[in-house]
Amino acid sequence: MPDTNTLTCHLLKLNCYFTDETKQDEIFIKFNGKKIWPTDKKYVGVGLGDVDINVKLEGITPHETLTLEVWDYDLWSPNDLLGKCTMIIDQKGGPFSTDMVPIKGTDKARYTLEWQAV
Ligand SMILES: [Ca+2]
Repeated sequence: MPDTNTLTCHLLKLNCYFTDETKQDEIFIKFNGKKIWPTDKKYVGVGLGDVDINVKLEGITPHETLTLEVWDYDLWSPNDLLGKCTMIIDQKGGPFSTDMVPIKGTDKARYTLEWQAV
């Protein structure tokens, strides 16, 4: 019998090691083209350190590759895609840390996503 159970990817925290802008970025996260965090506002101001995310992505098929996009909100210009976090979820476990792979041209920012599979 193949294992047809799906997994949940619980996004725990976003760690910032270097901001793209001075002092802080206005961060939001997209998954499959949809904004998944924050859910109650346009962005969260993120400086050095970590912020709680606490978002659960349910119905993940084991071995599926998830790609999350980290965006910086800009009021007067188009929002910047800072980079992508790609993780493959094959079984329950964690927490794990996935470094954001910066997008060429905006490669100043350094972010890491903490998550676990449940
Ligand atoms: Ca900004």
